Amino acid sequence: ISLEAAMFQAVREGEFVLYYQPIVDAGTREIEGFETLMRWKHPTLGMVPPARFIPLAETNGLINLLGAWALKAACVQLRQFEEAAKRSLYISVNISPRQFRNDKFLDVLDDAIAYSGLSGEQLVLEITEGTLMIDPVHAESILGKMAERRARIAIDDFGTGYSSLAYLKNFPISVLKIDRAFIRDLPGSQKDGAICNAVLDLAKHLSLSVVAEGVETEEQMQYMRERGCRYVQGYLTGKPMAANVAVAALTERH
Ligand code: G
Ligand code: G
Ligand code: MN
Ligand code: NA
Repeated sequence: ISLEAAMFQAVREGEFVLYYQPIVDAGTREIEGFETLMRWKHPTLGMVPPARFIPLAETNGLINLLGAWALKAACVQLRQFEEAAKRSLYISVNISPRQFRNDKFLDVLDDAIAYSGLSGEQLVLEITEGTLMIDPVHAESILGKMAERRARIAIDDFGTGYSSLAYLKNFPISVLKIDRAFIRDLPGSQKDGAICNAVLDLAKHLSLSVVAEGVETEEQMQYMRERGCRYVQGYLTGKPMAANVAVAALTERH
């Protein structure tokens, strides 16, 4: 049986699970939220990484079903995280191009918010520049409707896509996630330093918050913090982890 056929079966069998990676305040090191990352626990293949099944799901359309499940499950899970932490947190969920363009997407979003009882601003939707650029007119309309629900929009992998900065002017964006390609060679790389500085400056003047992705060392974290980057995400402050491990991480801090 093909991987594709196995995927449809896996949805029915409940083999897909969500992992959660902390998004941390670079100053206080407190967990502010989590990015949701999907995993497939295949009974014989073991953990199938998303790089193998997300593109397939994007092609065969299963991403709409998987994505709807992930969004709702993540919102429900956040309530448990908040109970453990005894404070408000947020959840950041990746939205693929096909999900973003699906005409049921806003219904899926409304259902996840209503069912979980979260308030809209606790939900961050991660979209790439590519997703926005497929059809900017459609994107502007959908983003407006997301903003009506007070969900926040993050540009994922910022700086790596083919896009125009004009969308930052016209679309209701709240967060820029600097791609880990620009963080990896810090603090040594002058070019990456210049790019990060430019993004932070742009974000400051547009009142956007910035998350540095792929932070693996103390030096990288310090470099970004000193230049005004408020949030970091990466192996230094937490790998993607199962929900019960995330609960433990939240409780051990208090
Ligand atoms: O941990 P990592 O290998 O987990 O994830 C690889 C890529 O898979 C991420 O860059 C992300 O784009 C994609 N991905 C992971 N989880 C999801 C998900 O729930 N939905 C979508 N659309 N993409 C995801
Ligand atoms: O494309 P997106 O940003 O959604 O995907 C995040 C990806 O980055 C996931 O595959 C996740 O496992 C991975 N990741 C998260 N933190 C780190 C890190 O510190 N180093 C590296 N190399 N990858 C990371
Ligand atoms: Mn992401
Ligand atoms: Na990213």
